[in-house]
Amino acid sequence: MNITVKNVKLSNWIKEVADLCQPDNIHICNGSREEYDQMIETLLKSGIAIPLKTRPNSFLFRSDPSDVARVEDRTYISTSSKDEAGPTNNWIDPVELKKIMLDLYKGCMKGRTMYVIPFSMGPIGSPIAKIGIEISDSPYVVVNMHIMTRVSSRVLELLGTDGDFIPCLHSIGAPLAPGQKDSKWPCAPIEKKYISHFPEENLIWSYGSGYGGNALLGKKCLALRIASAMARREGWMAEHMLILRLTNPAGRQFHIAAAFPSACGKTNLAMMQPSIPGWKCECIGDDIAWMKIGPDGRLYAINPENGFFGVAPGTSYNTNPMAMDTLKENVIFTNCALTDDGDVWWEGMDGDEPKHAIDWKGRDWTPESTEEAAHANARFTAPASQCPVICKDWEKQEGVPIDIFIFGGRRTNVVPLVYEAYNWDHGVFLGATAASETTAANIGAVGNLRRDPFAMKPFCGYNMGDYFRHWIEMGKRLGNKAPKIFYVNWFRKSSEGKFLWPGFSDNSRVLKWICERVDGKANAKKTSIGLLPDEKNIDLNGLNISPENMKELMNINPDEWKAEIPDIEKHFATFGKRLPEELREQLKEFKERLR
Ligand code: SAT
Ligand code: MN
Repeated sequence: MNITVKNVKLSNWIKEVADLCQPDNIHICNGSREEYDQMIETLLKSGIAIPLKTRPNSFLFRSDPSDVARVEDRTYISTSSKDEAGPTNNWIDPVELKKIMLDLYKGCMKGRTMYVIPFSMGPIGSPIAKIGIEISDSPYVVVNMHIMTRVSSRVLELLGTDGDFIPCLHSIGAPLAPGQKDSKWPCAPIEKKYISHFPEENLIWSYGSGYGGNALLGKKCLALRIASAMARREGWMAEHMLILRLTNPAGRQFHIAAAFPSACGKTNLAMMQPSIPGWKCECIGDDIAWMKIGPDGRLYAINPENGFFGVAPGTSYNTNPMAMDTLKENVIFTNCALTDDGDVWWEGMDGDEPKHAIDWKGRDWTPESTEEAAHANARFTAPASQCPVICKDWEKQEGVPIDIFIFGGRRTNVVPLVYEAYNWDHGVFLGATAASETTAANIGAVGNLRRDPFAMKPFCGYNMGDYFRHWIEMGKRLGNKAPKIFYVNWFRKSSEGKFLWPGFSDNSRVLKWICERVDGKANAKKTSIGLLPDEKNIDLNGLNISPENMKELMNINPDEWKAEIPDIEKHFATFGKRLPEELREQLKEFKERLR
């Protein structure tokens, strides 16, 4: 070991894991630039990292074709009773799961180095930050954690001899026999992958995958699944939400937190540059919000992350110029295509398609190829500080006061562009019944409609019925200081299958109406589903959109909404007694309004 570890719990744990996993070496990370450069150097030498000619200090990685996204089917919330994990989570009894995984972990790091990664979610030393230690045998994980979290030896100093941390154990599950040649992206087959959480003891065990949310354990595993369970116990919120600051022409600031499922445009909205004059948007976070009630009784949010792990395909100067400018240097790309002049490329990027490229599987690619050059879930890992519109207050310890919550998803039909909840409980009903078409962010079929309450279905670390109850309770505590709740759908299509709304920077038009509602300056009409703007309430100045399209975008077809009811009832029935009475009541009122 290169550093002596003073923290007793940590040194015991390192020893225990080393005895179990039997690595050849142990490396305690300090988070320094030199450490990052050294790791990259090793990855370059072995041909795993590919340097990019056009972007300084930036590298491309190609994963194994089987290891390209989160694996929800192999993700477990292991509580002492199945009921605590609830109907939306996979569950295995903790004793049994630990037995299975201990068997897998036995000798799993042979031939490899075991990295001990001390990290902070949230600014180091902040009272709202949480300390995690990830042990991993993947150098790719180390360099990504350097960007996505705050990795530092200061974290170890802060821990002292008896400070507490969240242990996050990760192995790619691919030991090397003596003399065995390593593959470029070692990982275990799907049936041996386990992404396990033990929320009753704040513990994470991940095995078999090297990709994104399966392996960078500070993100979905700690900052959402474990943190959501802690948040319920302690009376705060850990949500799958972007955070942005919108400033109107009069200089009034609005802070918005918005929940959309993975790969539904959170990063694009978080960095959006308004197309309407005089409005300004700044990014605070693009994926996760931790929120606590402040001394003034309002809800304050911080972004616990340090970087963006964003979807590359579709990102361009047209759709998200601020992301493009964030990606100029110091970036890790995963599963993008490589152009002949040594740059990355993906479907939807600006300019012409390359005439030739190497696809994400490492094969020749031309525009005639039948497969995509970049994987649909290809990602960039980039420091948040590089974003040109990162808010100057993004690391403020006390966070920013949230005025507005937005829920949404991908819905080709049924759901209008925007509507407002009648009140907090109705807003919780909208969050609890949110549905979205599935994306490539999870291994599995794409485009199927599923209920994804609060965009937390894959990320809630306890019974979702209790999570709904927690939302209801937070509303009671916040009273008239609670954020106003809205629902949006950027993805509605015409009968010809074309998107009706331009989206991206024009989403500012919708946000403007939302802010004006909060300020009591815009009208809304009562409908069966909630409060809707009149078409003329949305600022369409300078936008070329036909009145027919606007009509279709805002249309509410009662028959289509009635057709949703059986599915909502089925969804609610899965929570049994844990479904809050308030939501039962909301459903009843909704049905009455639809009659
Ligand atoms: O792979 S991640 O879980 O980090 C990305 C996502 O699904 O949002
Ligand atoms: Mn996400």
